[in-house]
Amino acid sequence: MAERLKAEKIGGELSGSGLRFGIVVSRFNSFITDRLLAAAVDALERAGAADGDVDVAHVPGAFELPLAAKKMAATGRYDALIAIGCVLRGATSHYDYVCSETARGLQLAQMDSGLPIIFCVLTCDTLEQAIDRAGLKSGNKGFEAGLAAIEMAQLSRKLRGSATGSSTVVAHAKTGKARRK
Ligand code: INI
Repeated sequence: MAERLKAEKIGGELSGSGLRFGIVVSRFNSFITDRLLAAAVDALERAGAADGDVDVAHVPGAFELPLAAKKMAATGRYDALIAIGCVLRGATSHYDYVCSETARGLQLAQMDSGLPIIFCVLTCDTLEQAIDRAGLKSGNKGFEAGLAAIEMAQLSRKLRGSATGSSTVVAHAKTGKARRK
């Protein structure tokens, strides 16, 4: 009988210590996005992200998230980004354009930059659905996004190191702590 193959499991730990995060958040429907933002920051803090290692940029609406995320990624300062928005269906087809271009733009920015960009954009038919996902019945998608950002940042570091075998250790500008680049 053939021996069973032992696959190596590569995963991202849920530790935010030593990592830098950028958040870009939309002001449109800020009643919802403020709550998503607070929960995302809470998740990062609880997982050990340090004060000063989380930057928050604000944009007018979800449609502006991709460009801001792309520019944040280009700074090279972050291990992962979180894009936060809330699009609510209205009477016209505007909703469909905003949703699809926001999702497409964020995925493009993520694939072009190679930096994880977590999609925390609620796309809801009603305000009630959004409220449920921003701290009520369905939890808080901002908190989930914070955890996803940490996991993807950790996984990316591991894959970067293992794929190229050429990761270098650099000192963090503020803390002097060693980190892999
Ligand atoms: N932006 C949102 O983030 N959510 C919405 O629900 C929304 N609606 O419904 O119009 C919205 N529109 C604005 C859009 O994102 C841009 O900011 C605007 O078109 C300027 O480019």
